Amino acid sequence: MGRSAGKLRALLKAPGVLTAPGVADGVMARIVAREGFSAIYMTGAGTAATRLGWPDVGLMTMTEMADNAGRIAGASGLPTIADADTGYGGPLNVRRTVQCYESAGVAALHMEDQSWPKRCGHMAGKTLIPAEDMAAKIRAACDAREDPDFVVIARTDAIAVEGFDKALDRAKRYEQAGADVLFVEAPTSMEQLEAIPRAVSAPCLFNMAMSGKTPFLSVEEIEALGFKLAIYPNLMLMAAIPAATGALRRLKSEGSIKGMTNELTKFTDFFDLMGMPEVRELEERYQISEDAR
Ligand code: PYR
Repeated sequence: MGRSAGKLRALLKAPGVLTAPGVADGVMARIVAREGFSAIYMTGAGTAATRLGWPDVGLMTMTEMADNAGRIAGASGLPTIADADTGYGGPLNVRRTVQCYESAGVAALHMEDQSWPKRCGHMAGKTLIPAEDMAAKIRAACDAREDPDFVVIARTDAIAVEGFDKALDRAKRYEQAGADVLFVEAPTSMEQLEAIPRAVSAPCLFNMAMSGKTPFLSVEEIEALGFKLAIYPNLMLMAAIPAATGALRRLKSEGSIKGMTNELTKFTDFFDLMGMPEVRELEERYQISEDAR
């Protein structure tokens, strides 16, 4: 996990678009690492859903989010980009948020210009704080990082509230305030998607939301538009829900799980995924006597 922010910076400088699948727990984090992705994203919407069973409407606290982000960084071993909602208050709260995320082992956070309680970027009913207040929060975030490589991502939710031109103005202002990466949330057309990376010099983040306001694009298309980082916040969660629902329905209708065992992950494969080979190696290396147990 050490130097993960430096690794993320290097990945963002490499050619191509960096694809970061979104997760909210250690199981999904292990799958992303096993499947060979170089970076991972902690989704706030997925974290609220899996931790609380509630939607992304500002119910998670800063320490709950930082804790979850740190667990994902630890389980995956990958540079972790984490949702930090609005930064959880004014500039002083933002300072503490950056310190907590950084010490949890996170490589980057994104912070948005919504007022609190926030809402998922693809939901109706968002409201914004003034752009100058958000710029002060970005400056506070940049000053608070201990590792200069820690990546501060500024997100604007202005498209749905003030319109696209104002959203671009805000993105430019946040770049001037020191943001390393810009995230213009919920663009609704190809015209908007083409304009975003052209409007700023800093790298831009593309959010491939499931059933949101943004058109579905391939990784090649995202790269061709000039985005540098693509997140897929809830792809895995949305794939897991129908699979889990189907298994439960079969249990109910068939009265047994026997008929589906071939489709389920085997117990040994599950523990291998969770790092059992490493556990065995460590137990071998640090053997202790029966008396010490
Ligand atoms: C989320 O996944 O919660 C985002 O904000 C993108």
